[in-house]
Parts: sequence; structure tokens; C-alpha cells
Amino acid sequence: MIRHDWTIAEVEAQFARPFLDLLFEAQGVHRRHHEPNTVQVSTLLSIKTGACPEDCAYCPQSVRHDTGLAAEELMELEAVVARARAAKQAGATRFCMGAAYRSPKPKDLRKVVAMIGAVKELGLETCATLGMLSAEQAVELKRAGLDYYNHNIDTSPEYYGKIIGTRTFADRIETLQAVRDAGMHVCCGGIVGMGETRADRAAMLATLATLEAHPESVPINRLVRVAGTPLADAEELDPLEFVRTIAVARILMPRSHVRLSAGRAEMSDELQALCFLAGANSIFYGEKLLTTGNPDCAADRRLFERLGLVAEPAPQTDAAVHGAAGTQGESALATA
Ligand code: SAM
Ligand code: DTB
Ligand code: SF4
Repeated sequence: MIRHDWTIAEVEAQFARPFLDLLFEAQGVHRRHHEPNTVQVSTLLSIKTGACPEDCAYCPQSVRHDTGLAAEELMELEAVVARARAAKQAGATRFCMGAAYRSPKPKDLRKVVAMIGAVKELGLETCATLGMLSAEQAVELKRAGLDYYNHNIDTSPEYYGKIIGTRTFADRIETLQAVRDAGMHVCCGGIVGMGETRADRAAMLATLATLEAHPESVPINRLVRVAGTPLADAEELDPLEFVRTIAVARILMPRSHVRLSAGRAEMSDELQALCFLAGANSIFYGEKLLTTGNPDCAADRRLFERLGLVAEPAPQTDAAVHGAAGTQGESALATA
């Protein structure tokens, strides 16, 4: 049964269970709703980097934090397509384009619309994360063929104000609603390890699990502590608490893809294996996230081989059906 009425107390009770009970149930839920041993593979590209006017305390791209990051203008279409083609060749099935915007300007959105069309032509699923959207902008992106829009709530409503001052939690929910109303898949999750309490982690997951429809994709990021950001010296989260967060997300949102997202570069194979056991079934693949490091492709190929994991095939898209620039079956990661 898929529930949308989880109370925060119930979610906290999930977090408090004995670790093995929690993992056993999460893995059971996972197997009832998903192919076991199969992981969805997405590649990220920062199409516009740095100089962001927002003040998100975790983010190396905020203009307010001196992280030594070089700002870059919106990339040209051809360069984006080349990166998408390489991602497909390496085995990704979804290509996520990220831009350091508060919200996209009309001129920029037109360029992103062209990128979405071109990436889709390659037979890849498309995802974008461009900040806040109006209802009209969401419709424009849907028309362009965008499959997923990523917009995270990041943390609990209560802790949110400690992390971000330039836009509210309610703003985030409004954008998510616009994405839903436009008919796109929602990718929405958060970050743990920002000094929040377990109650905050529970409230964040309860917020996602009580949305009218669960996000199809739920990225759980472990904070990447970047020098120069206010969270550079945040205390490291207990790795087993991170695994618990994944497990609770899996139990609350059985049909969603739960993505083991930022922070993998600092995780052992053993910790990642526990995250998969807890129900994670998606990763970011490629040596860079947006501006920080991620395991390289060879390391992830070894990880998949060690664990007997295979990449989830892309759903049949029109482009794939018509054979447009398709390289089905030639990916560097074995597919299910
Ligand atoms: N500017 C847009 C926005 O914030 O909606 C899109 C890009 S933004 C970088 C996308 C997400 O990356 C953020 O919502 C946050 O969850 C995640 N993120 C950013 N910096 C991070 C870090 N240092 N560690 C973990 N996740 C991070
Ligand atoms: C998400 O939840 N995590 C990704 C993606 N959505 C856009 C971003 C992680 C960024 C980590 C810090 C960086 O590389 O700049
Ligand atoms: Fe800007 Fe997004 Fe980074 Fe916040 S998370 S500073 S909105 S790029």
C-alpha cells in the first residue's frame, strides 16, 4: 500500500528501529516494487556554473561564499550535446543539466529548451535543475520534452531558515507543484549532514512522503563540505545514520527511485553496498557532480561488478524507437 499520510512521529519511529530490522524491511519493500540488483544511472552536467545570487549555506556556487570557483556562462548547445553523447556512451540513461540560477531568465530558458530537444534526440532521458519555475516556464520545459525536473526541499521546514535565507520553503513547494501540474516527473530530495537533527531528517522525509504524489526520484545527498562555505566545518554525519535515511525514504516512498547522490566520493564500497541494501536504486555517474568530485566511471564499473549490479535500461522513448542516434546495447555498464 502506498501511503501519503505519514505523521512525523511515525517517521521518527522508523528511524529509531533497530538497524537490522529497518534494513530488512526496506529491502523487502524494495523487492516488492523494483527489480533487485538494478540501478538507474544518471549523469550530471553543470551547464551554467557559479555566481549564483542565492545564499544556500552548503553550496560552492553561491556568489556570497568565497570558494575559489570560477564562474562560467551558460554553455553552448554543441558542447552540451557532446557531453551528453559521452555520458550515453559511458552507460548513463538520463542526462541532468544543472544551472546556478535563482530562476531562469526567458533568454536562458530558450537556450535550455534547445538543449533538452537535442539531448532527447540522442535517446537519453532528460532532467534539468534551474531553480524556481513559474507555471508557464514549467509548461515550456514540458513541451520541450523534459522528462524530470529536479528541485530539492533540502531539509526540514523547521531547519530550512538556518540554511537558506533568499527563498522560502513555500517557494520550493510552489515550484514542485508547477512541475507536477505541467505533467513532468518530479525529482526532489535533500541533503543530510548539515547539522540538522534526526527529527529534521524525519520531517524532511515526511514532507516528501505526504505530497499528493511522491516524487518519482528522491535524491538523498550527503553534504559535500566545501571550503569557503558556511558548512565547511560541519560535523560529519554518522554513516549508519545516512543509511537509515535511505532506508526510511525507501519504506515511505516504495515506488520512487531513491538516489544515492552527492557524497559518494567519500564513501567506501561497503557503505555504498549498505545504501543499496537499504533501497537506494539510482546514482549519479561520471567523475564530476556539478562542481565537486564523484567516483570515476571505472570505479563505478568495478563497484557494479563487485556487487552484481546492472544499469536499469532507459524506458523506450520516441527517439530510441525511431533509432535516432541510438547506441542501445553498447553502453559501458551492463544493462538488465
Ligand atoms: N540552482 C538550482 C537550485 O538550487 O534549485 C539548481 C542547482 S543546485 C546546485 C541543486 C542541488 O544541489 C541543491 O538543491 C542541493 O540539494 C544540491 N547541493 C548543492 N551543493 C551541495 C553540497 N555541497 N552537498 C550536497 N548537495 C549539494
Ligand atoms: C541533487 O540532489 N544533487 C545533485 C543534483 N541534484 C543537481 C547536485 C549535487 C551537487 C553537489 C555539489 C557540487 O558538485 O557542486
Ligand atoms: Fe544557487 Fe542552487 Fe547553489 Fe542555492 S543551491 S546557491 S540556488 S546554485
